Amino acid sequence: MPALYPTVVSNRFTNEIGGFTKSFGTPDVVIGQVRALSVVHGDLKELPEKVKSYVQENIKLCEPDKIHICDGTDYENQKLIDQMLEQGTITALSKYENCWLARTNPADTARVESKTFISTEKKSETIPTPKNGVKGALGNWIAPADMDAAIKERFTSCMIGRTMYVVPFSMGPIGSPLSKIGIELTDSPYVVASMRIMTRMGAPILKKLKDDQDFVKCLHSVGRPSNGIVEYPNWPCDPERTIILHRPKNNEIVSYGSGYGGNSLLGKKCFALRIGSTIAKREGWLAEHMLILGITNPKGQKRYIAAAFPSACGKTNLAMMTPSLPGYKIECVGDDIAWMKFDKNGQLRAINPENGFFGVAPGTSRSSNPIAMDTIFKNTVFTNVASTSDGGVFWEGMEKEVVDNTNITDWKGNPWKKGQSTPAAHPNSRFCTPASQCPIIDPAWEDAEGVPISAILFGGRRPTGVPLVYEARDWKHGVFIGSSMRSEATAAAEYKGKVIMHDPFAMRPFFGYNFGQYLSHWLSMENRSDKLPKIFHVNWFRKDSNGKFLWPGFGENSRVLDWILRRLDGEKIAQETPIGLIPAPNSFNLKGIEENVNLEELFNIPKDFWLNEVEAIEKYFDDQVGKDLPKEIVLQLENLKKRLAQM
Ligand code: OXD
Ligand code: MN
Repeated sequence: MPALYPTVVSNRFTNEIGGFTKSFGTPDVVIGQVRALSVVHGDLKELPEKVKSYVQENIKLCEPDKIHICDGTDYENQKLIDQMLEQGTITALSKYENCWLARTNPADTARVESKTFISTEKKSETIPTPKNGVKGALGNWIAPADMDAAIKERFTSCMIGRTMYVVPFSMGPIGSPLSKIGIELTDSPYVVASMRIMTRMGAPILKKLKDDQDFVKCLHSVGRPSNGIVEYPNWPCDPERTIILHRPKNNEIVSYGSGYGGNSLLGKKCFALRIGSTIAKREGWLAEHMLILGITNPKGQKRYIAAAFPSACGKTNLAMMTPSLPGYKIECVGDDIAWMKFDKNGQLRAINPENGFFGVAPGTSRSSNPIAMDTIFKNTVFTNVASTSDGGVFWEGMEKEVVDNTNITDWKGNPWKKGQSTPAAHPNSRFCTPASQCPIIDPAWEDAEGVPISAILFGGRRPTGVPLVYEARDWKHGVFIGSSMRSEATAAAEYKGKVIMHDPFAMRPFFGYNFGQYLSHWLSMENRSDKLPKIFHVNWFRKDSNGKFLWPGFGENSRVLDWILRRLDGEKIAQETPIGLIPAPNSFNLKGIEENVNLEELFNIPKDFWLNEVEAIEKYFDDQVGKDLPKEIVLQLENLKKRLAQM
């Protein structure tokens, strides 16, 4: 790896923070030879004490050749870009301003839930005990000693010949009482460039951090295959030994072997959700897989809504929606994660801890999400999308947006023709783009105290049985609805096919602790406020018997939000059903809609379907949650059963 840039002091680590010399530890190098460690950017002496010892500890373990303390400047970013161009990690997209395309090793394209672990003393702190003979599906536990061994086995000397970047970052606006600081140590310049987009990163964070202040420790390496063969030198990784580890007790994350998305941008899923949910439990708030949007109605009244949908189910589209209903305006606070806390007046307030969007590219187009399309064509890193011969990008959904006769190269770098059986872009290909570029970014998106949340939505991809929208009777019922969420699997993780999976609160891959205790935590929020947000469930994805979507979705979803806002205003436009409240006859606004919409079918609640649903939920709770399931949730399930029986 070439030196990054020569301007800065180059001195031996031993001179910097004193104490040790290092020797080569691998058989292919001379044992006993002292290696020089150069600090190619920044000054180790100036690091806050706790950061310094964290860096020191991991230099010892990983043995990088160089240290680069990131300042987050444009200059630094440009140098990283130049280096990645030279190494073939990215190519330039000449059609746009400051946009880049990374193609990964095809074995490293998504989050790896099966290789993601939480480490606690007792297994039951991490996951509920599944029924005998049943495989747990609410996260993976690893014993502390096994976590230590896994780290030692993988990280020892893993950065020889590489630069260790020290990436200081804030999740949430710098200085907000709701924000938290992390330090990621990584050997991937791609991760550094992406963290600069996805978080507030660089020198201002180090300035804020006091010597004795704690931070979330994030250690990352793309790894080295143990046979020494790096198949894709432009994208080193070690898929066979990939592992993502979390130790909530120490606010510690360790990730090895993958350079992709949530596996490597450790502020996102690992910190903001898994470690975040454990901190939130301790401190009495909520860290959730939710978008946050602001919506203004035709009377000029503005409210904020948070919504939890599983990965790749349209959070970005909803957060940036162009409403079809006249007079409505949507503004975006965040598209993936919400940190929410009741303030002293009992108002739930939310911040988006992120600074950018790491959105799924396929399906994003001028017709589905024009706002995203107006956001992403500058200062963006695209990963695993297809490219065009005029220096642009392409993915499924952009068919109408490429100039005829442009040649397309697929995500693997092969020529691609329309109609080909393999996709042009990987289904989990992404854009990584600054949130501040979004034309409808909410004016309050960086407010330190967060935005006030009036409603919480749960939803998923449900082709049958689940109505377009229904309202929870009260908080407990709402928590039950969140706990029983199910959705079709998507390409965001390693699942194949369209199976309907349980995905409570859209958090199944992201719980940092036992789901039963998570439910109790949610239930306990009821005591924190007398103005709790109302809870709803939405489903844009119901299909008719011919497999055609019953609802046009996208901008038309403003009609659902219109009904929700009117409910928040106390309008009597709801009718009881066994599963919750749905729009009363003639209360749902279809004025001006172009499509033929069969409202009856959209809101139909088939008894047989729901009896099966209840059975599936009950089995899931029995199999997976057992004695950790709070009594209130058992009661909610019993009540639902009773109401369905009387249907
Ligand atoms: C994401 C995901 O990247 O949920 O946001 O997979
Ligand atoms: Mn997500």
